[in-house]
Amino acid sequence: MSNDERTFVMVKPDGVQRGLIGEITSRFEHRGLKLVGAKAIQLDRELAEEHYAEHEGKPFFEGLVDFITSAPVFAMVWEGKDATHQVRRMVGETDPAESPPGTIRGDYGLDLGRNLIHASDHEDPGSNEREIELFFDDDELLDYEQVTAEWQY
Ligand code: RTP
Ligand code: MG
Repeated sequence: MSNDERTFVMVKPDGVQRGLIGEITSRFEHRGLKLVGAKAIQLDRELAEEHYAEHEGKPFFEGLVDFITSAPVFAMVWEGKDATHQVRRMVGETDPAESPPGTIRGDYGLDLGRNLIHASDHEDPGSNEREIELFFDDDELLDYEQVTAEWQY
């Protein structure tokens, strides 16, 4: 478990439209994670289908691609100790109705199809690196010292 694990996070169209980019990103900042990449983009179907390829053929797949391409998203890369697992714990369960208060989905969502945020799956090893590569070029990612780190680790 390294202190510089990187994970991919995306505020979905509902989160952007509801003005929750700041609320969501500030949670990761306050937790002590380091932001190493960020951009607002609108996904085309090709990128959306590749990103959610594991769900191809499932009944919700087309609706999921429709939704995720329907408006801009805010894509980010966060770095820190055990980042992929820790971010997923902060995100909550897939269904916001099953996510405890204190999690992002549990605090801001009610509906499975409108769950505000995507984060790489710690139970799918390599998904973090695969997703970062899919959304970001190397020169869009930063490598810098965060002065608070010595107080955290
Ligand atoms: P995500 O990939 O978006 O971070 O969500 P997740 O890991 O928590 O959940 P996943 O199983 O990867 O599902 C991706 C998205 O598909 C929608 N979904 N709908 N039964 C259903 O109707 C159903 N199951 C999943 C959700 O919006 C979920 O975030
Ligand atoms: Mg997933």
